[in-house]
Amino acid sequence: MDKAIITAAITGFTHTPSMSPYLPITPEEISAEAVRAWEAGAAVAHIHVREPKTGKPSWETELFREVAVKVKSKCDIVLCFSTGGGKGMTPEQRLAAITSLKPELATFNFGSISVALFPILDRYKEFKFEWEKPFIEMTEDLVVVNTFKTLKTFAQVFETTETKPEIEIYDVGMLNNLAFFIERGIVKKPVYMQFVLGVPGGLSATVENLVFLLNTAKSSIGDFTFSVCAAGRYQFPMCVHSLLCGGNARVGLEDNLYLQKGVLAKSNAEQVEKIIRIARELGIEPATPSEARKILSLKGIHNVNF
Ligand code: KMH
Ligand code: ZN
Repeated sequence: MDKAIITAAITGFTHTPSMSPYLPITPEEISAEAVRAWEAGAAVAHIHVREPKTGKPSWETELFREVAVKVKSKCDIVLCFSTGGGKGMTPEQRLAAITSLKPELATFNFGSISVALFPILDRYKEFKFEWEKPFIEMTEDLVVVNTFKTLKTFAQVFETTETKPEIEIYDVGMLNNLAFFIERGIVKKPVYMQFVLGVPGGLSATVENLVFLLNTAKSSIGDFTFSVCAAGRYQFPMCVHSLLCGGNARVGLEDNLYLQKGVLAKSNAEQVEKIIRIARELGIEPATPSEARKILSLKGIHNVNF
């Protein structure tokens, strides 16, 4: 493949403000980071939002709207909203921003997953905000629940809003879930999958596991477009493996706070520039947002509700 969609996952919900002074918090910071990532060559910005004053992860539709309006006023990057949700949120609460803002793209986590961040506490002892430590400790008992009923609810909302699902695959069982929903016509092909590797609770970030996922997907789903993201130090190696396998790549401070060992990334743009430098060495150009829209069959920037 000579074009790759580069996604920047701007801020996420797993890292907390004390882990990096460069982690975007307010709608202003998140949208500015998305525009900088676009300037650096990203075609998609994956958006989470946070409470502006404390940086605590939020799922407030109005914060998503504020970010989306600001970014759209500056550039044509594709926005991919998160629907991951926080502990105890209902599917409807997790889908609220999709239902209301009808983005072109949004995440669709295709199975229940433990998001066990608490081991990171071994490395961080001091925190600026009261909520940070308990939030990370809580993840020892956090499962993001996606039952088959939840998956059906999500699929129905995505169809209604004409939002393309970016299907998040953390483990091979989720590919079986997806094949089940495709067979029943509840999820339509062609599908776009994000293979999420190296997250405690999911498959570890190895090339063997990537090939395992690709081979399983080829036999159980057939044709598909895929991207890869990986946590921490595995981010760049796994993105490169993805490019070499004909896939796309997701970087960003959601998945990794560093640009290289021991050096904090000062922005998402720095990571975007790095993966594009490597891609170009491999003869791969970054897709533009409009090329990404064609590759992913998105509904277009004017068919959203923001
Ligand atoms: N946080 C990543 C490991 C979502 O936002 O819905 C996966 C993700 C899913 O980005
Ligand atoms: Zn996310």
